[in-house]
Amino acid sequence: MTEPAELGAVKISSVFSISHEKDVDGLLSAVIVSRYASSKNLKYAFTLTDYGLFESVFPKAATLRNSLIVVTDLGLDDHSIDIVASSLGKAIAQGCRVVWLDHHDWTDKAVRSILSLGGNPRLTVNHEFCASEIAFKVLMPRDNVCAELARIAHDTDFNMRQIESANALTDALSLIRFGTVDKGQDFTEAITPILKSLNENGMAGIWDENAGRFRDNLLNQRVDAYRKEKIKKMRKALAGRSDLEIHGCLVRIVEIPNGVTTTDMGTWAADERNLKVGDEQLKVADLLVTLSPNGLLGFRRGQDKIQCNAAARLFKGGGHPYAAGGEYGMYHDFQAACDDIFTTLSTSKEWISEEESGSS
Ligand SMILES: [Mn+2]
Repeated sequence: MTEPAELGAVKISSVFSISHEKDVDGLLSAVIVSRYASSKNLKYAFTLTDYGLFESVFPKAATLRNSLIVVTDLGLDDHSIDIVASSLGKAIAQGCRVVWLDHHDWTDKAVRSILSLGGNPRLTVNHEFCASEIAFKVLMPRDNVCAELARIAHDTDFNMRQIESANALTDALSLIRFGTVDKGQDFTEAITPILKSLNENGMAGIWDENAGRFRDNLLNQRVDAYRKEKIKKMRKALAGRSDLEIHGCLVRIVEIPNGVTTTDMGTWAADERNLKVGDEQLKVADLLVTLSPNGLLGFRRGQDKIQCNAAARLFKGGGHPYAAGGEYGMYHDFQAACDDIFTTLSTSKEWISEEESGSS
């Protein structure tokens, strides 16, 4: 990665940031872009979005003039290329500049569609970092606050779970997002006060490190309640588990309810202290599979020889060795679905490697 994005000869008066709404990495990427705008005395506006919603977001960019448009933590699927390229093309013709920073998989076609836009667009795709780290390195490499935000995003995006405030922010974002979905509110609007505090003071703006809590009492209370509720749901999911030993590995399938993510469940169920069911002390599963009500599968591992991505491939999915996702399809009978999943896993040994690889 090279020097900060230069604005070049283009006369830029504002920054428009488009980032991923789903997670901490998306939010903190947007915050880093906002600090870049502040450092250049440029006006800043942002919108957070998700895959499948590009059609309602990118056309907004087509109305901008003399703006630096920074897209972060979003890949470009082939079927979104047309709407994205035509919107950004219009913006560029109106004096805008495009910078796109990401860490997802891109097809050659998608890469070409951005690089051929004219106006010297910048596209950086790097799988080794999360999007916030890329934004930090490209836009604000000497800013300590952005360095901290990038560390926090890395901790959540790579599921390290070592920074307390990063875990708390992950939960806060989830509960705010579930809340806006329930009430039909706009997530970007709901998250704006948090983004502003992060922009001004970094994590210290929202998080009291000494007390280990959010500064906003109401938010802190909501996160506590959300966590308790989540643990209750995860206990229940664990109680209804289906376990089977396959190729010498303990495979555990749990049905996860709405409001609990595979990452939540995977992290929680990897700690033996959480695995007391009645009088029984369960072992941590070698492979944990989550099945959600809409038929999606999540894969997490309890030991490094398990290749979650190889397991996911048996179910039209993929991902990383330590975390992956796939699809089972709609089901009515959980136990019947489990038997089916167990059968599919027994047909292959590819998800168990003799050598350990990757990080857990
Ligand atoms: Mn990300």
